[in-house]
Amino acid sequence: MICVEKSVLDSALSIFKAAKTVVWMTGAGMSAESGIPTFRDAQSGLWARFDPQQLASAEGYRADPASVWSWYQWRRRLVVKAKPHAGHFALAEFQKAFGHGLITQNVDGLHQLAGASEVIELHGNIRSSSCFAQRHPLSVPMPDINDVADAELLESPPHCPLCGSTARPDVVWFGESLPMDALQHAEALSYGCDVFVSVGTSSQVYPAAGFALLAKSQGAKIIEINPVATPLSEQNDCAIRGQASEVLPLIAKRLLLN
Ligand code: BJW
Repeated sequence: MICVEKSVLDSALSIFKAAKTVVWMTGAGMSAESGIPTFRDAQSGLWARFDPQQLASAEGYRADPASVWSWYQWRRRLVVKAKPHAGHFALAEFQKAFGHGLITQNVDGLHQLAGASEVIELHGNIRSSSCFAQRHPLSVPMPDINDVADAELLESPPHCPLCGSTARPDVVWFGESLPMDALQHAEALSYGCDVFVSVGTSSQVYPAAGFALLAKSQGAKIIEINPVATPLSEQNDCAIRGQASEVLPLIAKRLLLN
């Protein structure tokens, strides 16, 4: 349970009400309360001794494809069980009611499950796979919903029927380029918005972390929703220190009813 100070919420609401174009960007903290650990916390069991930055890289995959694949399979088991929370539904409502833009760094598809459309996925989606060597699309079904999310399970990646290379998730790893259409769309939205809202991201990974700065450089106001401060915080016009599942419905209650 959080207690957002009334003055902080009022300040955010007056920023929203004065804005024509609002863009939201979410990170792993958005999905934490749906049962998906944040990127830097996705380290249970066997994975506690691995560095997530190494696992999420082509270099890490080349060194140990089975471990990387198994880490993603464990996370895919969590994703298949996860349901959107009240914060995801609030964002989908803002989109429908006011045409707000929605950019996400998350790869779990929870915004879409909550009814959001036109979600800009900067870092791909964990539900689909392709082969490592040629990026041939591969059909690797998501784990069964009844599978236990066993963080100790080691599995070998399946092979590509076309080239024999092994499977990887269709996500963007460190050192890889973001999908050009998503990148350009996110840049355009950030450049042209009046308000940029950053939710549940540590604001450490670029180019995503640069979008708030781009928006700020063009005169946009920055609102941050995160229980803790981040490198973005010194740019904030308003910081709401709380959890996404509680803060977003509070904002929705005030914005959608007025
Ligand atoms: C809550 C909460 C609750 C908790 N409610 N909040 C410029 C400067 C320096 C470096 C670079 C630069 N430009 C590019 C780079 C290199 C690199 C980079 O940024 N490195 C940094 C580590 C410095 N970037 C790249 O390599 C990118 N590619 C690129 O730039 O290509 C061009 C290029 C190529 C080669 C050389 C140079 C340039 C690609 C980045 C891809 C990121 N991919 C990942 C993995 C995706 C797949 C997967 O999930 O496994 O994306 S990494 C990981 O980080 C994941 C996330 O989307 C991303 C961001 O993490 P996020 O969402 O912020 O999560 P956390 O865990 O860090 O934070 C959670 C937050 O939530 C916390 O703040 C909590 O407090 C909060 N929270 N509960 C609200 N209930």
